[in-house]
Amino acid sequence: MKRYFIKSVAILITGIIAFGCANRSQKKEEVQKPNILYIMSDDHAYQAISAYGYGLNKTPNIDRLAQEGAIFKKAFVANSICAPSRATVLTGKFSHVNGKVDNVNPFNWDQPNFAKMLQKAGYQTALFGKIHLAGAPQGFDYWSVLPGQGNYYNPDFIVNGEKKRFPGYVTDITTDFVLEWLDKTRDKTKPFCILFQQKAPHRNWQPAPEYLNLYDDKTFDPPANYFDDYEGRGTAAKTQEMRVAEHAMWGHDFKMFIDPDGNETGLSRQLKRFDEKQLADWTAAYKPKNDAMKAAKLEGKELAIWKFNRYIKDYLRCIKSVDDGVGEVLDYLDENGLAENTIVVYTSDQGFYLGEHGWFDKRFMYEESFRTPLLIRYPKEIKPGSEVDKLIQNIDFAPTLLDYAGVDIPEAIQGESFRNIVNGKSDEWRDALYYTYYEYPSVHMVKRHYGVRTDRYKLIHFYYDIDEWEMYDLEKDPSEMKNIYDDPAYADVRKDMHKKLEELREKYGDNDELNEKFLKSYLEARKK
Ligand code: SGN
Ligand code: CA
Repeated sequence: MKRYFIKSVAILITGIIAFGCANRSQKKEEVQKPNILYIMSDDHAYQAISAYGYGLNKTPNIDRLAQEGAIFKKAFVANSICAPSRATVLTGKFSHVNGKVDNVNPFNWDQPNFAKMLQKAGYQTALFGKIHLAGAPQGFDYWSVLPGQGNYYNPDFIVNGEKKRFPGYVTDITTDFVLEWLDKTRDKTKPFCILFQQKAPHRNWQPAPEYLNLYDDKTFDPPANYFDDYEGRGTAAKTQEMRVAEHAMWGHDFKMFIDPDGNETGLSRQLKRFDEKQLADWTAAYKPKNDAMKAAKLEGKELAIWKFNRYIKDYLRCIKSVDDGVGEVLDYLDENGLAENTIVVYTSDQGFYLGEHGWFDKRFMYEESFRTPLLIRYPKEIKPGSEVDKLIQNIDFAPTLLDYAGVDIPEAIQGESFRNIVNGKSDEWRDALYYTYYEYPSVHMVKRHYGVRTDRYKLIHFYYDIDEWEMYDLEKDPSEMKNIYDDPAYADVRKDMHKKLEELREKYGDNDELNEKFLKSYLEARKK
């Protein structure tokens, strides 16, 4: 509360000052390159943004970007996992080209990235929050990042190379860093590019103190395929370890100090970073709910539905803080005359399963994790309420931002600028997307695969310890419940899809030898 009060007073004062200078600063902005505010959360499923229409939660601030700009209905990632996604966004290249194919193989910061290019073009650049790429970030005049995954409560940040602990809740702290930098640190004579990258709502979904009881009065129905038995799919869907009802843990994920069988879960150890007040609020919120659950002695489907509810509520609670932060930063832009000339992007490093197929986590080329939310506002060019249905991929982010900034897009970048798609000047676009995933064997046990997706079909090859093909008709089977690879009715489609896959592998320079190489270095790195 105090935080909000101080901020409101500060905003009021800056508002009054800004009002006085409005005429002068507006003139200057006319000639300036656009500012860029790139907001990316970690594991934020499009199903959990109200503008996408799934009715799970309300994200009024993120939704503003859809109302005042464009929402992308078919935005995808190149490799559905954290660090590789970030490397792809920075470089505009597929994982096998930028080298960061999984969370384990190293990322080489010395390679070109769009922040470095913007810096050269006169931008002031800053990076806040989760980056998950080891080593000092390059391309940023200012950075304050979480080491690795970071902590939700009282997190450490590495600020321009120096590690410090910050009391409070990570999402609020990251938002405050952005506001403070905008207000106090940035050079107001230069255009800025901020990467505002929230850790939330990454596992293990620890909500802010003020939201620990949000949604207590609600019961969520799980998705229709929550009790999926994986019949009609291949081995990979059957052997994953990411089922809410079986693989999520009593302490770590479901916030029980003692599990329903009376065993200590180890949660207390995890909450060691909490201060007394935080721990008291946490215990007061979860203990009565946990006691009630234990008293009900749930079993079977009822228990699985309880687990889904605990999972989804904590996940959505984390998103509430993310949305609040987006609101605060959008307000700042409004109050300081920056909204017109700032491109605001909201996205995630990939999608996430909210119980579809019974799952949490990501990794698969199936829709919920392959797709990612994408919303962009840029009043100068994008009509309010625009919808984009083209197959966009996160290899396109770097070239698009460079295009907006008036910087030449290097040949080596594999993505395309979609600036003229979103402003309606062009309709020409790719008809297929390429995808790769490498991190196996690993947590959640999603097998190595690659594939191609067109508007209607998807072909996937799972390899390494299996050799299986899957194909889906997304028009008839949007939830991907039935593999039609061997269905004779689809023989021609299958041939076409194989051809497209070969063409894309050729175009993007990918092949089985590279897969072998990355497998070897992965297994080597894991031994260390
Ligand atoms: C941690 C999580 C996993 C998650 C990976 C990768 N477990 O290991 O559930 O898949 O990160 O996530 S946790 O219990 O430690 O949270 S990623 O976003 O960094 O790729
Ligand atoms: Ca992630």
